Amino acid sequence: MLKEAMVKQLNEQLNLEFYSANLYLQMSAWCSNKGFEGAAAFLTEHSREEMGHMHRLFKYVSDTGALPVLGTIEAPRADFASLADVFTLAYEHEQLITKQINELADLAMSTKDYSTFNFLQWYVSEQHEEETLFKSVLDKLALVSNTGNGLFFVDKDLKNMTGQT
Ligand code: OFO
Repeated sequence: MLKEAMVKQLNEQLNLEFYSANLYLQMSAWCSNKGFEGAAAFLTEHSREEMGHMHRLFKYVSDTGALPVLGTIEAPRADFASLADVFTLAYEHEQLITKQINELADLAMSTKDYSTFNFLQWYVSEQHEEETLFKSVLDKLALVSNTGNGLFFVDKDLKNMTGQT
């Protein structure tokens, strides 16, 4: 049986994962609109992964006898200055998620909720992977510094990365 404070925080995280899914889907729409089809495919796939993160939390909350509660999901930003802007925002967003997951793990540990602490370990390693992934894209974008040819190759590279994560 989960404690009330834990259910509340897990539900907040669940809703945040929904927001992440919407954010990446919206980013993919911007990319596609600007002709970055590789980036669009990469972000669409990532949006699906975020829905997976949401469902994993939903199931855990439900399996433990508590009620998953879906709240209002804030609209994500729809306009971006550049491809680098998109990935900078995505990287910052992942850093925020890592912070939230760490706070959840802190709460689980301090309240001796070892089941939830164990459940959260999957998210801890997932966050490490996601931060590394988005940082690697940002590094490539920094190398080509917004030049047409360079962006074309980064976009192609993103297409190749899709389906591998
Ligand atoms: Fe991108 O890891 Fe969930 O939110």
